[in-house]
Amino acid sequence: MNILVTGGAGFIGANFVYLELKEHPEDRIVCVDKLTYAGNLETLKKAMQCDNFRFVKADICDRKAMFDLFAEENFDIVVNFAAESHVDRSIENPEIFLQTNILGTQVLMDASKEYGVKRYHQVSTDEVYGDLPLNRPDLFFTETTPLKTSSPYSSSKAGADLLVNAYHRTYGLPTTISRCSNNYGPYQFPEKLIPLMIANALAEKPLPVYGEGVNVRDWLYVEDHCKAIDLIIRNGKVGEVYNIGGHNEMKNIDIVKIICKALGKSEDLIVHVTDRKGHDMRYAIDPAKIHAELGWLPETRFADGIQKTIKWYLDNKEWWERIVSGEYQNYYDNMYGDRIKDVEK
Ligand code: NAD
Ligand code: TDX
Repeated sequence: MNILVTGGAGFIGANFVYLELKEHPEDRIVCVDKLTYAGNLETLKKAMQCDNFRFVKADICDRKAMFDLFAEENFDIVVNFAAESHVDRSIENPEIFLQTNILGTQVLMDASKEYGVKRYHQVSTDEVYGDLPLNRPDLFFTETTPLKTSSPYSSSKAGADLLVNAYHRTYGLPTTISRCSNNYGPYQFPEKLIPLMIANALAEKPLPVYGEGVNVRDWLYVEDHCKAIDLIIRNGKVGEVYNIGGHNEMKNIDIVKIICKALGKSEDLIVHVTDRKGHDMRYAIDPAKIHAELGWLPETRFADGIQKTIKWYLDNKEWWERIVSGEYQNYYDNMYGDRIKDVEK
């Protein structure tokens, strides 16, 4: 099979490329990535050595480039990871989120329709369901929970999901959607909670926890997410949505304390900073459907996954130190300078 993976130079897409190359060496993987600030070709260095892997630098919003590529490659499956993915950036500048996440999805589905792709898979997020209250631990997101978004990011992902369902119903495009909880693991860009805290703790820099740090996220090791997508694209039912999550809810502050402990750093580095606007309180996925229909279960326990992740960041310092020392530093100063100053007032 010939599989298009968009956004494969990013965190989850790259982990998916490596899983596919390992588990399905008979398939061919073509990766399209625009190489935004979040895309890193360095991450795909080993994949580039495989004969059944091709990298194409292109924007999924570029209709001509996508149609030309689909005409040339005759894809069987499309897996769309490409997106602007950081909530804080979407609050500062929503436009690019609407462009890439919604219009880019439309271009890919138009090309999939035109060239008879057998499966179009949309990688979505649990954030499309909004949030749950902290005092109702009995509540979980199921596939039928109404979409109710909080940030421009989650709204753009929900918009794309609605469009995917429309393409299935109106044009008969064979689609599936997966909605996963928070991922962690190798190659995650250090703007996200876990790698940011690891990088800052190692540099003995302040650890900026938004608000009280009591917000809850449901963490899943990235490889488990990739395995779920692999099952869905091969065995999942067309037209369906699958939630993916590991029943591993944790408060942000507890994650940061675990990282301090693992690195032998003082919790005095923790600084409570101005909260994120519209900050979702709790995400919690009910993964019963994917378990019952496809037999998926998470394999990595958080206690092991976080140690593996910390070890990866220690062993691959050159990968993230280059990011932290470059253009990303401007982002960091813009995003956190005022937040930290606000709480010092
Ligand atoms: P990421 O930001 O690390 O990677 C995104 C990749 O997409 C980058 O390589 C970037 O260069 C590429 N890209 C961005 N715009 C593009 C465009 N217009 N054309 C082509 N490529 C483009 O993101 P991630 O964390 O790996 O997330 C991947 C997908 O999974 C996203 O769709 C995201 O919404 C979803 N998701 C992420 C999480 C999570 O915890 N990170 C959880 C659930 C779902
Ligand atoms: O410096 C920080 N301090 C802090 O307290 C950062 C970066 C985050 N946080 C908090 C905000 C959230 O409650 O930690 C939590 C996790 O934040 P992020 O890593 O930004 O992830 P989140 O907003 O939960 O969204 C993630 O999960 C769903 C991904 O970024 C999305 O792409 C995915 O769809």
